Amino acid sequence: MTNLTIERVTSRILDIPLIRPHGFATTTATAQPILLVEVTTADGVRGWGEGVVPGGPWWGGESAETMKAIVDRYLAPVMVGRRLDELAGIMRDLEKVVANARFAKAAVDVAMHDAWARALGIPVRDLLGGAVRDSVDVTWALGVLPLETALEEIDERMNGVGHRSFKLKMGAGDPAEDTARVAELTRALADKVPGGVSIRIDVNARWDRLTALRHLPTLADAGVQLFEQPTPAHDLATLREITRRTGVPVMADESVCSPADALAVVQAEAADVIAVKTTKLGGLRESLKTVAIAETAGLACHGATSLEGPIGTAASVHFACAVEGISYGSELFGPMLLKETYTQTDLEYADGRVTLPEGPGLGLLPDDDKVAFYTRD
Ligand code: MUC
Ligand code: MG
Repeated sequence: MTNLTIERVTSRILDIPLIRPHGFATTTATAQPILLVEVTTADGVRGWGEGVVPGGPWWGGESAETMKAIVDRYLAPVMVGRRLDELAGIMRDLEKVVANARFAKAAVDVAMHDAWARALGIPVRDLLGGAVRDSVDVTWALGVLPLETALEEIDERMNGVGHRSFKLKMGAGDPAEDTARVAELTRALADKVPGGVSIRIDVNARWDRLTALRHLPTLADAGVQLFEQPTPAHDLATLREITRRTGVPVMADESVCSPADALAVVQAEAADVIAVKTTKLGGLRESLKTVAIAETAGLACHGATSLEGPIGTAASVHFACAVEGISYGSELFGPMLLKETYTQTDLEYADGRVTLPEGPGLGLLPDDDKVAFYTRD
C-alpha cells in the first residue's frame, strides 16, 4: 500500500527572465517570480505547484514574497502529517488558519494534486474526472506596446505558433490615446490579415464608469471582440451597462476571485464570460466550483493565466482539458513568455493551441540544475 502521508512541504522563489518586457496597466515586468512549492510523501513521491501573480502585487495584493511566508509558516504545518487522499479536507482546514491568500493556496492545492496523481500513477486530469479535450486554443497577450512593435509581434506569433487571437493590455496612460492606439491597431490588422484575427482588450479594472462608457464604443466600432474587466472589480452594474451599450461581451476577471463572486456576476447579469485563473481562485477545487456556477447559468469560461511558468500552466491545461465549461479557449501562453524553462520538458504549442501533457501528475518534472540556477538567494 502506498503511504500518501505528506512528510515535507518546501518552497523557493525562482526569478525567470522574460523574452521581452511585459507592460501592464501600472507596472512593467522583465522577469517572472515563481514560488515553486514541493510536496514530498513518506514514500518519497514528489509533486510541485506554482504560486504566481501577474507581474507583482498590483493585481490582487499577493506577491511571491507574501506567498512564501504564508506557505512556509501557515499552510505547510497544516499539511504535514496529513494524507494526500484527504486533499479536500486539507483545503477546508487551510481556511481555518489563512483567510483569502488564494494565490498561495493555489500553489499548495496544485502541488498536492500533482503528488497524489504521481503516487497513483495517473495524470492530474483524471483526478478532475478525465479529459473532455486533448488541447485548447491559446490567445497570445501583448503588453502595452506602441503600434508598430505590436504589429510586428502579432506577425511573428501568427507565423510561429499560429495564434489567431490576441489580447492587448490597456489601462496605462491617457485613456483617449490608449483607445486611439488600440483602435488603429485593430483596424490595421483587419486590413492586413485575410480572414482577420480576433482582438480583445484587458484594462485591468483601471477605468472608471464614465471613461469606459466614453471610450469602449470606439473600440467596439474598430472591431474589438471582447472587453476584459474595463472597470473596478466591485462595480458589476457598469460591467453590465458596457455590454448593453456596446453590444460587445464583457469578460469578468478581477470581479471573480471566488465561486461566490461568480454567483454575484451571474445574479447581476454583469458578464458573458468569466476568466478562470486556477491561481487567483485558490487552486483546482475552487476553480471547479466557479466553473460549475458559471456553466449552470449559461456563461462561458476562459482558461485565463497569471503568467504561470510550465508547472502552473500545465495545471491550468489539465483543468481546461478536463472541464467542459472552459468553453471560451485559453490564454495559457505563460511558458512562451519565459526566456528559459526550468522543467526537463516543455508544454507543446502548435497551430495556436497547447496540448494536454501525458504522463503521471502534471506531466512535467523540474530540472534540478535549472531550478538551482534560477532560485533567488
Ligand atoms: C490578467 O489580468 O489577465 C494575463 C495575461 C496578461 O498579459 O496579463 C495577465 C493578467
Ligand atoms: Mg485580466
